[in-house]
Amino acid sequence: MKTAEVMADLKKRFPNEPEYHQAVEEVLTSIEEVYNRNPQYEEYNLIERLCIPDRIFAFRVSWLDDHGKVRNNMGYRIQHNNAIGPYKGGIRFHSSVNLSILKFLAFEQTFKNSLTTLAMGGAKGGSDFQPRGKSDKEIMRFCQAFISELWRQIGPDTDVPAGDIGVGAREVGYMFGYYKKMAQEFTGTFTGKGMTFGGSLMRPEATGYGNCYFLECMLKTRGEKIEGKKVAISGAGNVALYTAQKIMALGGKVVSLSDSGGTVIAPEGFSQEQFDYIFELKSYGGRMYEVPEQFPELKYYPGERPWKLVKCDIAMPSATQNELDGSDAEALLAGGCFAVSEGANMPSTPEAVKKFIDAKILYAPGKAANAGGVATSGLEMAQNSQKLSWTAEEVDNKLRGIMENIHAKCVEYGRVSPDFVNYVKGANIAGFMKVANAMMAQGVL
Ligand code: NDP
Ligand code: 2IT
Repeated sequence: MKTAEVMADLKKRFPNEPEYHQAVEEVLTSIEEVYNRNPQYEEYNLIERLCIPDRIFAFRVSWLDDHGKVRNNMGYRIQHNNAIGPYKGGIRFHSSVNLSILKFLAFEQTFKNSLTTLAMGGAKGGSDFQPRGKSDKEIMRFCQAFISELWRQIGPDTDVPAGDIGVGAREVGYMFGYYKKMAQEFTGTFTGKGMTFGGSLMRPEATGYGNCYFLECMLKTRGEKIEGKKVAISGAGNVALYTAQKIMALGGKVVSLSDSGGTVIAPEGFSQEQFDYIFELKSYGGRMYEVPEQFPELKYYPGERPWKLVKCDIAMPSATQNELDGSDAEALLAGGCFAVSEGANMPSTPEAVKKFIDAKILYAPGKAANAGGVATSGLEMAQNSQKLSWTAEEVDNKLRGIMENIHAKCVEYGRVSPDFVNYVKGANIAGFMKVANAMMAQGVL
């Protein structure tokens, strides 16, 4: 079967899963040449086996809210592929969570994890539980109910979850605690843990910092650097805030931050004081609309995304999937944006990606640019296995080395002409080759 036929077949068998189709289509388009050169892949129906998750767990999560009312959510874990290591990937709690979104994330994670060079397969999980507005005790009860179903399916050498949207250190702590109680073991079954019980220094910062290191590598290919550049960032969560922190430390100007309510713009860049305030506000669940109450000079745009609101040299979408569409891409290009490095997973729509690639700007897809988060999770797993903790400097140096290596791989497989690297192609082929070869070596499973 040719890759286009595999795609058509997947759409027929798994209808109503647009995000999953989108993620698979992008990879299959990129790897077509490699696939056609390797007839053994077709003989062993490798592509289909790589696109369909190994297994999916779906379960009801019933929990008690603070008023004694019983609430029901859906919980899921997608174990996508473990050809190169135990299943590994985050857990997302957000009202939008459904099978299509988790299948796209687990699929992407498989290639991303392969790029890190560490031994990690791909997985993702989550729930349509919306943590916003819930009390700390409700969050704890929900996490415990979620793990009471999932604990049998995960383990340090089986499947290692971590955070994602709506899941940070607090939620990981509650889930790890309940896992430890049920499994009666203390192992590194979660990453992103608190520092006193096996967490790694630099894991909170890793996705955002890693994206900045990747961006530095891309800019270097054009003799550019972050210093003095205007950088538009979306989101105001873990990834966005640590990205902004690093951009500012490197002399860049962060001109936007946003949440699902709207965007705050600083056309000449947030001051340190303004950024510190936003960081603090977001750490206790504050909203972006509150920012102008403290800093009236900053303008809030309700319901808007950053891309059409402000001119920038660089865009780093770091909120959620499909948050930057074709018309946003046009506005960015018209405003002189020459680099896009994705902190979120699949934030740009296929139309936007096409515009960036046609314009030959520096465009890094999430599976390469945001791989520093899961890579540092891999480093946390290594420390847990050794029963040792490394210093922040040690972890940061390893993170930087991994991002440089991912960049080099993207260039190796993605150079399409002397003056242009297609990072989408590079990341997809490099990620795919390793997993495909491991699957071939292990037989039909
Ligand atoms: P957080 O929950 O910490 O922050 C998410 C941010 O994005 C919030 O500001 C949130 O706003 C905003 N957001 C979420 N959903 C939407 C939406 N539908 N529309 C508009 N804004 C939205 O999550 P993370 O920072 O961890 O994750 C951000 C992205 O980065 C995701 O795509 C995630 O998959 C990806 N990622 C995360 C990694 C990690 O280590 N955490 C690693 C690699 C990728 P609000 O508060 O209003 O909901
Ligand atoms: O999308 C991602 O790479 C993550 N949410 C991090 C996953 C992890 O296992 O650290």
